[in-house]
Amino acid sequence: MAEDEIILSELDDEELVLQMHDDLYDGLKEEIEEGVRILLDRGWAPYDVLTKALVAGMTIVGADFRDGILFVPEVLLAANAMKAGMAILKPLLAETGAPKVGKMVIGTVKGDIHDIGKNLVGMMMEGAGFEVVDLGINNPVEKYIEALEREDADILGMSALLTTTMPYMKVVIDTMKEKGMREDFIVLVGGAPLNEEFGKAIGADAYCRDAAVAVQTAKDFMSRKHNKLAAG
Ligand code: B1M
Repeated sequence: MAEDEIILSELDDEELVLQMHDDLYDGLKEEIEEGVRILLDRGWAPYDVLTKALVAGMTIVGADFRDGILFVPEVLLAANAMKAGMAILKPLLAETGAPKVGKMVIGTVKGDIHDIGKNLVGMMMEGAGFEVVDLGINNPVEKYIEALEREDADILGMSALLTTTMPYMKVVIDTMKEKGMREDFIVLVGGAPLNEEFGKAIGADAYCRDAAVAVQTAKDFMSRKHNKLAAG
């Protein structure tokens, strides 16, 4: 063992989280997996591990990617490390045993291959008792429409991370209108470049800033839908 090798289990919580930000930055998958397990063993809530160690680390990666300090291959490694950490957390976040409260079809729009945020939303929705059908990335409008009909879903979730792909959400919503099916579904949209105004402008029911907001918004809309049905 090299003399300066860091033993993750010997770090206190704060040092470990900072080290995990560094390890995520360096795309060190195994170290991220180990860090996640250590924090869970120390009694951390899965959601805290997710937000404080992984999402916060990815924010630093994002800033350096924007500033031209990191490039696509490095960011891909970071994303893979993040996904490995998320895979450990997924069953724990979904472990609430809550009765199914609704069904969501979710996917990243055509032209866009970013899927970490979408996966996170899916995981959190499952954790809150929703059934989630994940269409993956780069989805053309036909794929959304076909899945909504096939799955008899309540909610459509769309994700876009690029300013060049976010307008595609409107293509999907407009097609739903043309087919007379827009009112049958709750449409929620999200992704870093979006905002509330954009969500309204394209005719979505709501823009969701993050995964926690997506869950709360979905729950609110589902309870309104149930109340409406009960009222006849
Ligand atoms: Co890309 N990329 N990327 N990238 N990438 C961004 C988005 C960028 C902001 C980086 C930057 O310049 N700072 C920039 C976009 C600029 C713009 O459009 N204004 C960018 C670019 C330019 C590109 C390429 C064009 C680079 C290139 O090739 N030259 C290229 C495009 C490829 C394509 O899609 N066609 C590209 C490629 C990649 C990688 C493949 C290397 C990798 C993706 C790997 C993967 O996803 N499997 C990648 C990554 C990792 C990023 C950053 C660094 C991180 C994104 C992320 O995962 N964040 C990103 C910088 C950034 O966002 N700060 C960047 C963590 C995630 C948890 O957050 O996705 O925002 P986020 O999701 C949040 C919320 O937004 C919300 O909830 C989530 C959880 O809280 N949310 C939803 C998201 N979707 C939702 C759906 C909902 C509800 C809420 O439905 C109901």
